[in-house]
Amino acid sequence: MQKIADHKGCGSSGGGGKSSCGSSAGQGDLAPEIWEKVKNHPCYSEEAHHHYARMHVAVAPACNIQCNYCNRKYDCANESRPGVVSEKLTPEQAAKKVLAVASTIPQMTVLGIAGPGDPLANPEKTFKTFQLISETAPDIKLCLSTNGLALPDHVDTIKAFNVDHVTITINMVDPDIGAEIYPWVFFNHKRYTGRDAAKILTERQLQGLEMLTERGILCKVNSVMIPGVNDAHLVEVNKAVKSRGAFLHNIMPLISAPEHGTVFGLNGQRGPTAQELKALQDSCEGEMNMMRHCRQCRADAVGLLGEDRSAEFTTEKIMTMDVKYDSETRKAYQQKVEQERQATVAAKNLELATLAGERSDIKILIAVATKGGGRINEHFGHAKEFQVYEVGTDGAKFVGHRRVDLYCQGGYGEEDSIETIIRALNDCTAVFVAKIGHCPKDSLAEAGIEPVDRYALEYIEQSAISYYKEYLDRVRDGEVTHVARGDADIRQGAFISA
Ligand code: CLF
Ligand code: SF4
Repeated sequence: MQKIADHKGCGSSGGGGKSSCGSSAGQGDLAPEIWEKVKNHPCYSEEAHHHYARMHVAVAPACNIQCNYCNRKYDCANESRPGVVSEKLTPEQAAKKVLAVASTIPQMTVLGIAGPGDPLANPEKTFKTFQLISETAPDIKLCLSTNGLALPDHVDTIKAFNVDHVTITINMVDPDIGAEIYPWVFFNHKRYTGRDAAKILTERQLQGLEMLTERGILCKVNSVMIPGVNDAHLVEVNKAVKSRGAFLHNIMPLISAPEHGTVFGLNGQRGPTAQELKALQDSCEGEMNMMRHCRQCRADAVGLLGEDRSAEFTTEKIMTMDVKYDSETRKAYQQKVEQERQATVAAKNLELATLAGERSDIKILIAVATKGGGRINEHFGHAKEFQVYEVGTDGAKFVGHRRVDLYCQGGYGEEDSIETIIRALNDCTAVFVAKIGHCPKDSLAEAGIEPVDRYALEYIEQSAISYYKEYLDRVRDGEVTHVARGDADIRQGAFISA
């Protein structure tokens, strides 16, 4: 049976202005107190997302607005991907689940509430959950994602519960554009439609953002890029949220297909291509930090961004688990993770130093198969996504990811899947893998994408810089001709599961 999933995750921040985070590494110019908040948060630090995990608990089913990219029949997706929330939880079940996950995945540092409706349209359940978790697992950061309509009413409670990461989904600051995205909002016991609805929503979102940042709460803004509706306008949104103290802006692609049953899916509204999304993110990056590693996760996601371990933690399984929450064990494990993270950074910096003095306008994209840890450690045939890095003489930067169909299904290559994988990686010059078979290797090479397995198990960024140096040499020697690659697909069918 096909199911449509529901949504979302995600975040906000307030505070600090320009800093490293969405896409860069290390403390950089961040104030120490901001760095403390972001360094182990997988959504607020790109570098952290290779090492630290988050989880969501689906305690908030109701919503107070309607978005044209959300289908309530299946529960919805504030900002995100329709996924399947397999079960909704009570706050007590949620608290037990958090302890179970924290005991099993000691690098799980963040608990987010992001749906499946809007957390602040379900304030009792949301805050009760936060209360229970802060009592039993005080080392876990609390995170919240909201559409912002009810936000001004809850800012003081958010502060009182020590929730220091809040995401607001802001898709417009112009009510005329908002009317094309939101058919209605329910506010002060009344349903508003059209421009009136969007006007109320944008005013409440921006007011809420200002109130959060005034209180030192780190805010992230998520925006869904809807070509022809708000794509050009998102530059204005970027300026508006930056001027109100948002810490990070996450522009995500609309995922829209008729089988999702959403208004946009049914009326044929397309999502952006990979290069359209990147161009918009690049154009906003001069204004503020951009998040590019968002996985548009489900409201019950568990694990590293990009992996889904939620099936290991169903309520039925949790009830039989022997949960031993031990903060000392978690701390010791996280210290090891931190050492590995520092080794990754040191290796990158060492390699980067060898590029000193090198000047070239050539930039290339490299796709990487990884299971996490900042290493090239996934087989091509087992990769459900590829991370994409842009490399130039200034170094390697994470610029996105591409979800793909598994090439290997039961150990056999699928001819169809290679075509979709090539379309997803079409703008990349090379793909780094731990291992790859002859058939896909040949297909990639024919498509002009070089399959590279010689960096198996090595660090990603260090290897990307090393490859880039060799690439420049090959171009100079006339061994290869550098050509601009084309565009690539962002997978639209990723939210359907069997
Ligand atoms: Fe969840 Fe969101 Fe917190 Fe992260 S998700 S509530 S900030 S802990 Fe992260 Fe998921 Fe993207 Fe959200 S990858 S959808 S940005
Ligand atoms: Fe769906 Fe509500 Fe989220 Fe919009 S805010 S995507 S309608 S759950």
